[in-house]
Amino acid sequence: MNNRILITGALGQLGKFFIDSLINQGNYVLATDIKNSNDLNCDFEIFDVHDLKKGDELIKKYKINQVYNFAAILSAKGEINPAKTWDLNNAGFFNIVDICLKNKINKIFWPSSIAVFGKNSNLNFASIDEPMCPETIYGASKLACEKAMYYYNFKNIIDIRSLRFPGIVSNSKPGGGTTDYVVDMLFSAAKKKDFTCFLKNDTVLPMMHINDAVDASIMLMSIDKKNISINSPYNISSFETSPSKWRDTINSFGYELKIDYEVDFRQDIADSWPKKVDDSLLRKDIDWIPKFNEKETALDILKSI
Ligand code: AKB
Repeated sequence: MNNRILITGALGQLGKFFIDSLINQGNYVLATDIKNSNDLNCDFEIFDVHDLKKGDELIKKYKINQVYNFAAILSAKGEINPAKTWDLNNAGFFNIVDICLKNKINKIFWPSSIAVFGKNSNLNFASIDEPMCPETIYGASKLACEKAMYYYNFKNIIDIRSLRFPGIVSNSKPGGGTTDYVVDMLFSAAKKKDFTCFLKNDTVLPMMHINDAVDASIMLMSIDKKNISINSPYNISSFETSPSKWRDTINSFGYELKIDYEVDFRQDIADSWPKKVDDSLLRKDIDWIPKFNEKETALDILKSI
């Protein structure tokens, strides 16, 4: 593909998987984050998305022609400091657009989330354009940026592509999300430890394997713009699960994971998110289907822990 890609927030849950896949497909990747790292497979620079000057310098220095903008504070952590979350998530979006426009970069990937939905949406099967009144500051910031994304695409100012990620299952520990339990439970099973779950046993949410999320995102970034039939993000998901179902899936591979429940404020967040999303438009537009169902996801990630 031979693009020169800058990734923001590269030390989060998604970064290293995108880096490996983008490099394997022949791209150059510059990873950035606000703290240092030397265990990534590519060049790395400290970069805070508030710093327009540094962003501009990095784009010029590394001759960047695409940005994957992952810098964000997630749903649960966001509730602890709403103003900081709104600022980082929105300033991050707009500053990256600004820096890209200034440097004539015309393609950005920016992930949205199932957090944009709310109790006024059809939570049993959320379509792409439900009424949305998110109940977290994270969801509100994602929805605000979705509206801006629509504007930039509709006006042909810059090409921004996006998927509304569900819970992502990987062997990299997430931080501050409401869907984090899926990963934490796999680590507990692998380490033969009991798990205390912060969501009720029957809380169903959509999920997907990190490799499917990465593949779909890179496919979306690669296809011709004429195949993209919407100006806003696509829904995406692979399977739906709940804490008790996920435990049973894990234990079907011979683990003996025991869970108890200490439900906290994250339950209210999960109750305002869809149990299932309709991602048929994405599947049609980019000709994508997930490779991993629930069992295949659990087994594959357990093997890699
Ligand atoms: C979270 O739980 O906050 C994220 C998300 C679904 O956006 N994983």
